[in-house]
Amino acid sequence: MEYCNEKLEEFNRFIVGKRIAIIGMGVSNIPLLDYFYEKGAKVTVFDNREIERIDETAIGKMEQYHVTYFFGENNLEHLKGFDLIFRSPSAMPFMKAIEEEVQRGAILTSEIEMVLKLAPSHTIGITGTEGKTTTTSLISEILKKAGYTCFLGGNIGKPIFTQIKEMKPEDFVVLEMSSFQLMDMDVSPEVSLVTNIYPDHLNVHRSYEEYQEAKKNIFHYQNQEGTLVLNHDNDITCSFAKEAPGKVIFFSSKEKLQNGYIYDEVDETIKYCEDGVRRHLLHRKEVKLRGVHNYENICSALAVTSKFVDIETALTAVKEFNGVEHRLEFVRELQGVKWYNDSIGTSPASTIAGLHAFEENIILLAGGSDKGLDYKEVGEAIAEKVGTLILCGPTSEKIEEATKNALVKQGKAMPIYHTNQLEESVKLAREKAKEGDVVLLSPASASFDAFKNFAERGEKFKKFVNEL
Ligand code: UMA
Repeated sequence: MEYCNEKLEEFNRFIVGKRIAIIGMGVSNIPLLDYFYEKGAKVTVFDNREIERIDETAIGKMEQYHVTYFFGENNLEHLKGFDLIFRSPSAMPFMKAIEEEVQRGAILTSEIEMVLKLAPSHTIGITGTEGKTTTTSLISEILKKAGYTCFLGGNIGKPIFTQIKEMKPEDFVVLEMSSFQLMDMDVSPEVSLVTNIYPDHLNVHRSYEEYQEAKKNIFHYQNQEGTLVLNHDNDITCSFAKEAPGKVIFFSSKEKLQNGYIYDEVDETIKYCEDGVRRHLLHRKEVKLRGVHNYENICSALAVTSKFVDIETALTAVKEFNGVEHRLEFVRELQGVKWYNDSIGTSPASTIAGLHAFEENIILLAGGSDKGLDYKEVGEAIAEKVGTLILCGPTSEKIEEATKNALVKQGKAMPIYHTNQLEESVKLAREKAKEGDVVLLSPASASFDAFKNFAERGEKFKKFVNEL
């Protein structure tokens, strides 16, 4: 018999003729326009940007569906008399107009909250300051390897509300969740992970405490059946354990836990610990991801999926995982040389992090359009970690100068080359690389000098590398 999602059916009946406010016409909310039009709800759109800056497709739909809209600075003056409000992640629930409308009787929710409330499937939520996207993607790959159908969504950039109708009880919903999305939620996923917490987004949150409290909603509404995976090395996430309603699983790269998943830096392996007995799972050389932060991500993904996937299948998925596209993404190995795409390295800070992920001799491809940033520190990291530097694009001179200054300080020398195009850089890297080397594209610069965005630059790089 066809599966019927009763909760979704009930919601669909509830919204017929209801007055729905959509605050923010961005990635999360654009798909709601079709959905609510089809279901016969009366939609009003609000956005603090002027109409010229709103997505053209969204404007087209609003006109086609005769949606009322209010744009610009004072848009929320018209937020009155609604049954249901869908807010965008960055539209803060504590804004006066929203608070007043909720007090009057409107229900405040969001695309991602309704996914958690209406999906009939297993739900997994991932939050934290760093490592969310990689871990979310890895968890989804592990589940897929075990044969499950997986709906990947949330802060990773994929709204999935309109896919709820395809979800079945045996499927999985895997959501990357930001503090903005979590802050007023009153529902938690079945299995939750907090990777770590450091100060972030303090320009939007009213305090660091508010940011931490928001993150806690990822487990606050779990019941005893829920599972919470926490980073034991981070004081804040570690302290969440005492508030968890269900089971807690820790991971660590610093301590040999009695129970949980650890990365042991001594023998460079990932291990599972049960009552002090440690079982070797993986050596770091068996995985394509690099850097201790990524071994922590693997530990947490194994912990999250342990309830549903046997360990051998999970380890196979981990070994095959190439990372998130354009983020220290493994491209291929050619005659003993490993090629990595870190096109997302659009700033000196991200390139520094990328360089620290490798111990091999690095041939670095860098340079791109100039965002007016300071290259001193990346110059120092290049001088320390890189064997050969190949530069291309407007920031080449600045990177070269910073690197040369650092080389003088460190008493070292390094060959530095300049090319006119990425393809030329790739060919030159092939010539210079020796067995055991790593060739890394991590430009420390934006891509707009020669590409539409960092994704296009990464695609082109992979194409040139695969053509070698
Ligand atoms: N808007 C208002 N009023 C407000 C705030 C915003 O009208 O008070 C409008 C904006 O002008 C914009 C629209 O709302 O036109 C959408 O804004 P939005 O960015 O809040 O929402 P989305 O476009 O749906 O994108 C959001 C996330 N954005 C933010 O959290 C800022 C995306 O994460 C996410 O991928 C997407 O939902 C799908 O879930 C981005 C991000 O930077 C990539 N996230 C932060 C991070 O990862 O650090 C949290």
